Amino acid sequence: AEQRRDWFVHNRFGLFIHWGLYALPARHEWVKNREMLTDEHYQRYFKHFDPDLYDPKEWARTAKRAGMRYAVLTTKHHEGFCLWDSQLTDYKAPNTPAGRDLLRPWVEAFRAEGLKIGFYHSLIDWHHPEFPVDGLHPQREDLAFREQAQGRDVSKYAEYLRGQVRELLTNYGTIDILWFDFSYSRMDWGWSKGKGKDDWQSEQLVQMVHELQPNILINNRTEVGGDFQTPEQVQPRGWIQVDGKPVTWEACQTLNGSWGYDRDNLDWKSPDLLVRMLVDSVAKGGNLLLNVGPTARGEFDARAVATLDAIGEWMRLHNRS
Ligand code: FUL
Repeated sequence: AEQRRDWFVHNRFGLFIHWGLYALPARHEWVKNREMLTDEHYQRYFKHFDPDLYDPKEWARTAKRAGMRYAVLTTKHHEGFCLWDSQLTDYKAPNTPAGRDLLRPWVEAFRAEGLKIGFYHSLIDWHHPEFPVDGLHPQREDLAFREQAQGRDVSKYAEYLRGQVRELLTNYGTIDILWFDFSYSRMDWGWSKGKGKDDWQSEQLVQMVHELQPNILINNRTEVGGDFQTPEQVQPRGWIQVDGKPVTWEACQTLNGSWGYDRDNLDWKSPDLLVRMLVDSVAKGGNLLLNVGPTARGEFDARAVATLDAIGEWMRLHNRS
């Protein structure tokens, strides 16, 4: 296991990308939950998703310039929308005005720049008809909807989840990281408490992942172990330890508090702060996965590019390899 993780610990700095339909409202990737949007309302984003400026080669070059050595993209976030051409749902990029699989060119572009490839994949799904209407579901306060949803069978969802992960790990070559999310056990999520690994059959899921991609690294959010810890929007006080032993970890951080594109948010971290976060992570034995939320048209916001370029400048000044 140690050897499998060598490249990861060596590479240290990665790009996280949160890209989905939530880029259109451009407020937050949890917009469907926060504003309790119905599927019907949300459909407008699906209908208008047209990333005419999408150029993953440009994204990959930007990441490379910043000194990043791996990248993790949201194949599906909590909203349930799939960037790839899944055979198991119609809720996917090829059926929007985008009209194609957006994942394949991304994988190819980042691989071509020599970056390792990671897939983020949401364990929860606010679109799937068999996913329980729990305390985080956008329709949690709609009593009629809840009533109707009572017969939902989460084991059917778990099967769908495995089927989709199988597609992702079969059709895109070697994948280096699988970044699962969400994890209810991180805090007390009201009436979602107790949900999680048994609902989506984490053991089986992880076993399948290892069969399909023996060298892949899996994060810890399946709640059945994992290759690295994932402190989120927080810098740990020291090297993270489990049972008194230092473990592999990766802090993930946003540029402005949101993971999805948040156009009017002015709370951008300075390049100086971000460099210090990177140094802080590395000094404590960890990695930093820094996020960009591309726009609905498929670009990195100019403010994100400026920030990444400033980090790259620091990298060049201090590069000793
Ligand atoms: C969280 C998610 O709920 C956020 O939207 C984001 O994806 C972050 C990295 O993980 O648990």
